[in-house]
Amino acid sequence: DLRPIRRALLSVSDKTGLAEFGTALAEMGCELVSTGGTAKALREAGLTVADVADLTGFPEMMDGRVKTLHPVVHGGLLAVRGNAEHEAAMEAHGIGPIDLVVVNLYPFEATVAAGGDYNTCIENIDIGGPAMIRSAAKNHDGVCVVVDTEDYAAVLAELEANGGKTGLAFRQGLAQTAYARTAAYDTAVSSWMAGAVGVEHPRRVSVSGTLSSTMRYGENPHQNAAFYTDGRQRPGVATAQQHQGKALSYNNINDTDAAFELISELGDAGPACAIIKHANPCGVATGATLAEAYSRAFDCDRTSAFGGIIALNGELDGETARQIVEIFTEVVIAPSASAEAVEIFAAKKNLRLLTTGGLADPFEPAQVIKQVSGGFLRQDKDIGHIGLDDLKCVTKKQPSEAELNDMLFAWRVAKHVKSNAIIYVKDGATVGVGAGQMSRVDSTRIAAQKARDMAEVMGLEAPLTQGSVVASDAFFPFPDGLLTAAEAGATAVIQPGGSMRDDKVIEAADEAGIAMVLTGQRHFRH
Ligand code: 93A
Repeated sequence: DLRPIRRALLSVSDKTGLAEFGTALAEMGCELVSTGGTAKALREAGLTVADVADLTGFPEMMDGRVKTLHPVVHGGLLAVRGNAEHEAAMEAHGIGPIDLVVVNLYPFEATVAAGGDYNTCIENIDIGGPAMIRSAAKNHDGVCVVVDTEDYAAVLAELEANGGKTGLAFRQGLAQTAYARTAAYDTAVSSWMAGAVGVEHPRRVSVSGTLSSTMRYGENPHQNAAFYTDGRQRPGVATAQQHQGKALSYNNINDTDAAFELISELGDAGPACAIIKHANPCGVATGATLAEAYSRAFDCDRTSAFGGIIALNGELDGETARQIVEIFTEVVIAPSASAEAVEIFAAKKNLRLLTTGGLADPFEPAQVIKQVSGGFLRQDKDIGHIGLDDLKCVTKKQPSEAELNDMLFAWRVAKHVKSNAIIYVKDGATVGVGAGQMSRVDSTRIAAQKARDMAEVMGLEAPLTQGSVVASDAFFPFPDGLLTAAEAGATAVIQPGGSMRDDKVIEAADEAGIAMVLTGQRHFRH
């Protein structure tokens, strides 16, 4: 199954490594055929190249839309080697075999990412390139197909190892990569049409990404894992710059994403810090400075903060960095970091620092995919948000202005906590977080208990939930959760409302003498 490469067709938009690869092929006696720009680049490297136009007898036409779409090209790619009928057809129509196709496509994804207008994006949809890739990949029994500049070296190594020939398994591997590339390419076009153009016909949806890194393991050491990026140039874990430390693990990436999405929600809250463990915040706080915000976030749950992921909504400064390095932290993510902070972190080689260049827009529409057995669920990202005007007070007691501010803060945090979520907040800092419980009253209890534990650790007379407000990500089905919060010292409650027993819950709030506002919107997160 070893096949020589006597003639190669190269047609690449990304000319990285082209001259070297072309030269190596030519030195092995391989004939080169190319489209306009690629031929020019190869000639500039001193190589002899035939033009596809000379092969086809047609000039490149229609702004390059038709250059390689011709039987002389596709016959040369698709003809089954050793098949008498196919070879007779080649002979009859003057078609020569093409043994290697090197194509990388018009940069459609990059054009979209750069904010190209409609017509520019349309012109960057490659047709002839994917056609050649698919022809060559189908006929991998006789033809080699290369779609990635990073595979040039592997092709040369294969030729080297096999006396100028390639093996079937090698060609099959390249064919598999080729189809993954054309699938991803068409997915990018389809996603652009659905998203940017806004013309979604939902019968078929596919997801694709580009391999960014492979990890040592997944959620657990016996699971294989990799990270794929979607090409969106949005501040976040996928586009962040890592300053130091070993590569991020699967769990690190997941948690860092949760941390950064939460802190991006607090872009207008003044200096703010979030500490994340297992994708849930164990402390979120604002402060006069980032250092104060960090220390108040830390005080919500000092035990869980150990080995956590920290997100900041402003530049990491020296003072905050000095506080952070006092305990073990896995990752810190921030829009930027001062030179002093970078230097302080440099001494901690297990601490990873990521800078993003800015915060993400928490209200930018996006899609969320969740895999289930037999398929996947797709939904709009939860970009729901409410303001003061959306709140409806349903109790005799009206919340104070300070309580209202804390309630809105608690509500924004609740959106980023696994359901059932209960968040106690005081003076712009969480003082108790109850996450991921199957019963709402348990989340309410756990958060209050953690606050009592912290009061003991910090030598306080009363837990910080005394005089706090509390947010619930969905309605209280019964008064019990609300009563538990009141017992813990909460003086005001924010929740969506909408339970069959809302009147009982309101009655209980009135009896307990606390204020309650309804948002009319819930934030389940599973
Ligand atoms: O406009 S196309 O879809 N029509 C074609 O027939 C065609 N053939 C190759 N684009 C086509 N290509 C693409 O041109 C290749 O996929 C490659 O990205 C690019 C290389 O053009 P040049 O050699 O002129 O730089």
